[in-house]
Amino acid sequence: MRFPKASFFEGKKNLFLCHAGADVDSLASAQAFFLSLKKNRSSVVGVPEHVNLSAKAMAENLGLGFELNPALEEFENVVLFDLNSPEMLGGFAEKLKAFSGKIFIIDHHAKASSWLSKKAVALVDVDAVSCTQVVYGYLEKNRAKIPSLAAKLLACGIIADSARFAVSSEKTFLDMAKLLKKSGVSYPVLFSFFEVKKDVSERIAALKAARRARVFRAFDKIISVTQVNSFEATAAMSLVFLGAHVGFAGGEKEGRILISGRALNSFASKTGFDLVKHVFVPLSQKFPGSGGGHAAAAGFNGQGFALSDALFECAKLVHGFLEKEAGKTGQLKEYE
Ligand SMILES: [Mn+2]
Repeated sequence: MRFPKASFFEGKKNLFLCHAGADVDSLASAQAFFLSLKKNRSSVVGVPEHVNLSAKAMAENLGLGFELNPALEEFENVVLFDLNSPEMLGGFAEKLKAFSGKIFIIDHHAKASSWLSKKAVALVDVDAVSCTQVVYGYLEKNRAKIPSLAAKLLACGIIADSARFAVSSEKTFLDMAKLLKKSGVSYPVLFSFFEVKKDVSERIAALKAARRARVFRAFDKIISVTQVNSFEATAAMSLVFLGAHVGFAGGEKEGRILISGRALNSFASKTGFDLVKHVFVPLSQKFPGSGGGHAAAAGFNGQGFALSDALFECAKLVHGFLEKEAGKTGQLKEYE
């Protein structure tokens, strides 16, 4: 079956479903599709588990409604936005597997093979920077009337997933120019829609983290570690913003220790450095606890050790990685 025309969805009971922990692109795609149908009163936008902070800000600023963990029984069709592998649905995947209606996918990720790809009819464009770009192309082709709120959302998805055009093609700019006009607002206003406002205590935590930071140099890379009482992730990220290639912020609450690590994306992708593999897994062999996450953003949870020792060990493990990478030994120099 080919992906149906937009008229197919008119007046039907459709669930427009995001991925679990929906981000701006996923939520914007589902909402824009919903808003661009003429007869959408029987349709619902759904999110498994939760939405992330940026998507939450966007939903609040633009007054978007969605249903968390919707029941599937009442729907004829489920259309998935911004995902094509069942893992991205979290615990919702099992529910969808049992769904007897039709499943459709609109996405920009490379196709993964699974029961979902066998069951669903997909519209995938891997050259699109965002799922909203795929949705926009589809709506245009189907001559749908795109309301200005939908245009705002489609533009937000492009801005978010292209990292403000760091990853983009000529087509991205062309689509953006058209959407900007349709949206009726200016470019800075668009990204204010999904800006996460930091509260005062988070700002103070980040600044205190900088004041308490220890600064190390290994070869031409900077590693920084710090201790905070809360907002570990924000603190680690702010060390990287300030100039560290890798930053760690640790905090202790009721005996539980959390260490958050962040690496400069370009450093991680260029060298193959991975916070989980090169720091938190070896750290767990010395300090009781375990770590997980991504190459450039990860965390470690543990207890029963001195936080300052573990933070210093994190710096040493990055140093060890850099020595291996350089193929020679070098100093780990601390700047007082
Ligand atoms: Mn996306």
